[in-house]
Parts: sequence; C-alpha cells; structure tokens
Amino acid sequence: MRIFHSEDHRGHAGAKEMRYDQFIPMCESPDRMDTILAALREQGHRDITAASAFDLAPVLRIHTPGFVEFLQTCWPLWEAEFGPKGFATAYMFGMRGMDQVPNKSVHSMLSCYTFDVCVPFVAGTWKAIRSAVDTTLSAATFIAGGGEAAFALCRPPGHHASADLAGGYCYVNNAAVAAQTLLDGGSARIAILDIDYHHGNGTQSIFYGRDDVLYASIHATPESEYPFLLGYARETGAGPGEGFNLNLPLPLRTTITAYRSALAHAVERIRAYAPDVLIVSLGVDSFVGDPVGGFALESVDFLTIGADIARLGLPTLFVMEGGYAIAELGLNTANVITGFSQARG
Ligand code: SP5
Ligand code: ZN
Repeated sequence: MRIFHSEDHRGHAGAKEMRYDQFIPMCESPDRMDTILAALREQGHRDITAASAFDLAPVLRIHTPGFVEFLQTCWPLWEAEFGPKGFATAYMFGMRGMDQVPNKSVHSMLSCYTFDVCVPFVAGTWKAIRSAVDTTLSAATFIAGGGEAAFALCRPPGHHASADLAGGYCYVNNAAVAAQTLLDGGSARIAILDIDYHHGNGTQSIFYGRDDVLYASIHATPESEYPFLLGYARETGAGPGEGFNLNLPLPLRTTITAYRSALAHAVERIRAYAPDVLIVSLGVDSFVGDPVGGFALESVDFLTIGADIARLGLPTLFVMEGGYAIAELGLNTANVITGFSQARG
C-alpha cells in the first residue's frame, strides 16, 4: 500500500463549529492526520510519499470556475473586512426565491457557495484544500501507472462538496476529482464506494446523471442523520445515470452484522459493474465512540471491512474522509488499510 501525504493541511485549523447550543473546537482538526500516520507506521505501513503539485485543471473538471475562485478568495476578502482573527462563515444561505448567484460581497459568496455552518475559512484553508487534492491526484497517478493500491491521507475531506457547494467540512471533492482524472486518462468506468458514516451528497450529485461513475454509499439514514436532505435508497440515478447510484442507508446504532450485509450488497453491485478502478471514500466515523457519528462499529470491525473490500481484486484508491474519535481514529483507519493489505497477500 503506497500512502501519499502532505503537511500543508496543517494551516486549516482554529475555527469553531456549532453543536446544538454551543460552539466547540472543530472536530475536523490537524491532529487527525498525526494520529493516523502514527498508527499506520505502527502497523508497518512505511511506504509514505510526499504529494506532488498539480495545477487546477483537474479541479475545474468537477467544480465551477466561480466556486473555485470563491474558495481561493474567501479568506482574503473576509480578512480585509474583519482582520486576521476568527474565521469566515455564512450568515445566511441563498434559499428559495433568493439570488443563487453571488454579487461582489464575500457574504453573498458564502451564502451561495456553502450549504451549512461546517465549512469555515481561515488563512491556511485554501493551501490545505490544494494539498488534499494534490495528495489525492498523486495517489490517482500512481494507480493510473499500474499501482495496485494507494491511500491518499488528506484533509479537508471532500464527499459533501458538490460542483458549486461546500459543506460538512468539505470544500473540493477529492474523490470526484480523482475519478474524473482517471476517466480522462483512459479508464472507462470508475466505482466509488463511500463508507463514511454520512451520505456523500456531493459525490452523488456530481455523478447522478452519469453511467461512467458508479456511486455506492453505506451511511446513516437521512431520516435521522446529517445531511438529512439526501441519501435515501430511492435515489438511483437519473437519465443515463439511472441504476448507477446505490444508497444503502442504515439505522442509528448499526453494528458490524448489518453493516457487513450492506457492504456485501455494495460489493456485488461493484463487481457486476466491473470498473477499471475502485475509489474508496474512507471515513471511520462509523466507529461506536465517534463524537459526530451514531453507528456502533468496533475497532476490530475495520479490519473486516478492509478485507471485504480487498476481495473485489480491483486497483483501489483510498481517499480519507471523516473520523473524529481522536484516540481511536488512527487505529480504526490503519485497520482498514491493514485488513485490505493482508487479504491481498
Ligand atoms: C466528512 C464528514 O464526516 N463530515 C461530517 C459533517 C457533519 N456535520 C454535522 C454534524 C452534526 C452533529 N451531530 C452530532 C451527533 C452526535 N451523536
Ligand atoms: Zn462523515
């Protein structure tokens, strides 16, 4: 397993997030990467490569130019108004009957290009966004060159971000950019298996009308969990994409038995699709102790999940998404990678 990483994520830090009646330090923090790296090394995964730099062309294959410019200019515009302290965030959103296209004010950009209060901007945010996509594209390039398995250990995550909306800690959809880059490089079909606890509403929406990317997601039911407004089983794709979107929502407190049945279902669909490459949106916020999630998977279960994915026998690109139980995050993530690697032999 070749692991790709960049230290440039570190400046995306220091903001707070809303949790019911209080502001708490952001769960999506730089120390997530440190604990995962330490656990990977401890489990013997030492093939760690620094990410290479890419230009923005691959990002613009997925995201709109206005949105990418917003990601880049949001903090400087905000800082000009409020100074270097704090963080930029939306005060209102472009809802029904209002403009959906921003004017020149940073507030209108935040209102039109973000969909929740979990995507703060600080001075290091844009550099971190670039580092995450560079890390993912470095790993995708390794797979395109014949590599069997790679892990893009990056943050911020991406699966909630759509073509022109950031949300849920996500700005650029790293997995989607990798999928499009692999297609542009000659692959015919890509499957994305999303095992983050939350539904990847951004990835689903990006590929909803297409049959060259199969999106399969196992997540907490939107009836009781974020993102609430997408992720039902009835969402099966549209037009040429009909039948190429598979949502497998599960109830709160799900344990490995039911989880593994859903995973077997997703794996069978992916096998039938016969993709050139499998991209795994790897979130471990399905862990019982996760402060953001509500499933009941144990640390050892992540070895099983990794092994089940490995048996597809496909070139596989893991892209880091969520997972916030800092004490066990490293172990849980490394267990997926180790379970996968051991099953591959
Ligand atoms: C990438 C990713 O995992 N993003 C998740 C964003 C979730 N933001 C919403 C948090 C809602 C908090 N719910 C707390 C439930 C406590 N069990
Ligand atoms: Zn998540």
